[in-house]
Parts: sequence; structure tokens; C-alpha cells
Amino acid sequence: MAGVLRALLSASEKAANIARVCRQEGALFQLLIQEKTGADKNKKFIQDFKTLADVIIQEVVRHDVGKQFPELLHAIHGEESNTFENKLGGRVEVQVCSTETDTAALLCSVLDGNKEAAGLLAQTIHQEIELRDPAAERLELAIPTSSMGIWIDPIDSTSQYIKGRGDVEPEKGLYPSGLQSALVLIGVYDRGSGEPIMGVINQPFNQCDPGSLRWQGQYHWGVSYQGLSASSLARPAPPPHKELSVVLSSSETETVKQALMPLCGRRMYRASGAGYKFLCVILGLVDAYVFSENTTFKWDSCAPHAILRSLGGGVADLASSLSHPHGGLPELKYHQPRDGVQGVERWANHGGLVAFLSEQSLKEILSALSGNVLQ
Ligand code: 2IP
Ligand code: CA
Repeated sequence: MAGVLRALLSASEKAANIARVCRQEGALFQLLIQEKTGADKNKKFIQDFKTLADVIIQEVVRHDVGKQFPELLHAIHGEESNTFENKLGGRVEVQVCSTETDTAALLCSVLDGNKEAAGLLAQTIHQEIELRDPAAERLELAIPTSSMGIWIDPIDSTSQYIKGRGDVEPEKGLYPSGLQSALVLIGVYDRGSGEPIMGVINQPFNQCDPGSLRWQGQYHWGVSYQGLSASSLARPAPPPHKELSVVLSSSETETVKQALMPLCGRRMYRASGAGYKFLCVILGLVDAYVFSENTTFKWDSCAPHAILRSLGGGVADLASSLSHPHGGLPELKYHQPRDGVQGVERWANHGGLVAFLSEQSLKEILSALSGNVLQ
């Protein structure tokens, strides 16, 4: 079903436009960077604008994909709900209306009457996206939409998006922080098996033009379904060095870092954003992303997981891999909530994860961690 892939790519491009417009247009940028301050605290709705950007992007993706594939509407889930409440008591169901004027009017009601900001957003939301991707156009897929479920993370690494630094220097091609780590993630899974089957990662802030200071984005996609694999990327060549390299969260435990030390030495990198760390593996900047905590979610991992599978890699459930060392490879699944927990926690990747391109790297990492980090 290459039509779904094209719809997801177009939706991700529109999402990236919205993310850029919020940073690049003065009227919106002022809202984005407004901090909670002193006496104004909790009075101004503006503080919630960052959530509004997330909510709008998720709703636009849902709307645009659902317009072409109405049968998918009930199967699209994400980090946000479409109800947005501001701290002045305003509450609105964010939706894409049939005309730009109506969408602007709706947004105006939660933007405290800021017509300029609402107009700019509505214009971007209603813009037609013309996608040119010959490889995606050529792709022939026979995946029934009735078996698809979709996870959206409208903006992963929100904190870096808000901070908005564009001047962070990369280390070995990898950005430890900055706008580069803000990503739009759209992943498709099989509702029967829970396996990830299609993923789109859009990086709205890939390169900044030094003259105009405008950002250009970049997207990547991958499909892996019943033996068929295709991707916008080629599988990266294995690195020449013997030492493995990993990217870790700044909240990774000392135990894990110490356990990986003999294997990776200095090749242990830190980066913000769960999605961005997956992307570093996908691009071959590191061999693996290891995370032993339970604070990533299905919407963080589904899209990158599908792309990794399309390149011959995957994402293992760390706790299961360590407690069943001789079982098959327990990869993350996306279709069932975790029993016995409430709310958002139901969709956490509870056992932590290892994202990898080669099974050999995964095995070496698991062997270094076994006995040290059993949860
Ligand atoms: C977050 C974001 C964080 C990440 C966390 C995600 O998503 O990607 O950066 O933590 O796991 O859930 P870390 O950077 O330590 O890996 P969001 O920005 O969408 O809340
Ligand atoms: Ca996220």
C-alpha cells in the first residue's frame, strides 16, 4: 500500500512546515518562547503554546491521512489528544476545518484572539504538499489498511525544540542537543502481530542556510513487511573500528555506562531526543542506542523501529533479552497496552531497549550488560 506511505510522507512534510513556521514567524515564535514568569504564572494561556503546536501537528497528520484513508482514522494514535485547554479556561477540540478561514477562527479562540498567529498556522495547515519521491512512488506494497495501526509523535524532543539552539557543534556527526534532535515520527504497525511495518522520520531542522537563516528539513522512510524491505536509505557500511559505539540518554544509569565501558571505551555518546538517538543508529553514526529506563513510548520507537528493520536491524526489548538469553530475539511490539498500569504508562517501552543495525552488535551489548542490569 504505497499510497499510505505517500500520505504519511506528505503529512510529515506538512508537520515539519508547521514546526518550522512556529519558530520562524515572529508572531508564533513569541508564543513559543514565552516562559512561565512571576505573577503571570498560570494566568496566560500562552505558556501552553508548545503543547498546542504538538496537538495541531498530530491532528493535521490524522486529518490528512484520514482524508485519503478514512478506514484508518480510528487506528491513528499519538502522544497527544486533540482537546486543548489553555490556562484561561479556554477549551477547544483542535481540528482541521473545511476552510482555512474556519480553521483560523477556531485557533484564534485558544490563541487569545491573536489573529496573526492563528492565520499563519491555518495557512500552513491548509497548504497543499507536492511530494516528489520517485522511490516511494515506484514502491508496490500489498499491505491491507485494515491491519494497520499508526503511532504519531508530533514533535519528539520538545524541550530542544523550545530551546531552539541551532549552533550546537556535532561530535562525529552526532548532535548532542539542539534543533536537529526535534523530529516528527510516524510509525505503522501490524495490528495482528504488533510488528512495526512502515516508518517515516521527518527532521524539520536538518540544515540551516547561513544566508537566509531558514531551515531545511530532511525525511527518511522504511518499510518492512512479510519479507519485503525498502527504504529511502541504504544500509550504512560497517564502521572500520573494532570498538562498538553507542548513544545514550543523559538519564542513563551509571551501572549501564560502567558495564558498556569495556566494549565502547570513549565511543559512548550522549544525545537528546529518543527519536534522534534512533536516527543516529539508522544513519550509521553509532552501532546502537541503549536505554535501560522505561521512559520511552510506543510513539517514540515505532517509526524508527520500522526503518531499522527495513535496513536489517531492529529494536530489542532490553529486559526480556537479558532475562531470556537463549530465547529468540524479543523485539518491541506496538499493539497491546501493558496490563496493570494506568494512563500513558500503558504504552511505555517498559523493559528499556537496544536499537541496532547488526545482530552481532546487539549480542555484544547484551553480553556486556548481562548480570549487571537485570531489571
Ligand atoms: C521524549 C524526548 C526525550 C526523551 C524521552 C522522550 O519525548 O525524546 O528527549 O528522553 O524518552 O519520551 P531522552 O532525551 O533522555 O532520551 P517528547 O519530547 O516527545 O516528550
Ligand atoms: Ca517523544
